[in-house]
Amino acid sequence: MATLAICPGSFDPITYGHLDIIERGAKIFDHVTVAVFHNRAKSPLFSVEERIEMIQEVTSHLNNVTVDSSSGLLIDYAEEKGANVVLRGLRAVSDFEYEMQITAMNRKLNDSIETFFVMTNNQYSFLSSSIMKEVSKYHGDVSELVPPQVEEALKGKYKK
Ligand code: COD
Repeated sequence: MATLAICPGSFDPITYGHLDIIERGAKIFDHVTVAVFHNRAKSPLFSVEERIEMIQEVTSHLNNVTVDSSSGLLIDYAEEKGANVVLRGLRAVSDFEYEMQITAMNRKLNDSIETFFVMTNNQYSFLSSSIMKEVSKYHGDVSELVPPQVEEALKGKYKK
């Protein structure tokens, strides 16, 4: 059976940490759909369309990865797409509680879709979109944290 993994997130914007998880998932699963979702705890800097375009650009070297968005429940989306797996990244122990809550709730809603966790590369274990945006807002160097297209887009948002 072909495996379809949904890699959900806010991706506001995509960082090298996200990309690391997507690349690792693309080696394991037949197909990975990166899906931009709304996280009710976050106010996005980039529109859904801008986020999708950036993800498409930086994953264009991966021929089994596509990008999509949804405004509904993650588990409904995964079921509708016929996905077997939800792919998430783990940076540190601090991610665990949040991820465990989401996974337990999703499992309660649909027990046939497994959540699969991938440990990030050590060099990105400290990296989050929020901290990176803060650095960028004050014109700090984020070139080692995000792909060049994303760095340009951030400069556009945080013009001096
Ligand atoms: N290294 C490795 N992984 C990373 C890194 C990094 N540096 N940074 C982020 N990640 C991982 C995250 O752990 C996550 O797995 C993925 O990349 C995406 O991260 P974010 O921060 O962009 O995404 P989140 O955590 O905001 O996504 C939350 C969802 C949007 C998935 C969630 O809110 C959701 O499912 N929303 C839809 C509505 C729903 O179904 N809600 C009920 C859930 S119980």
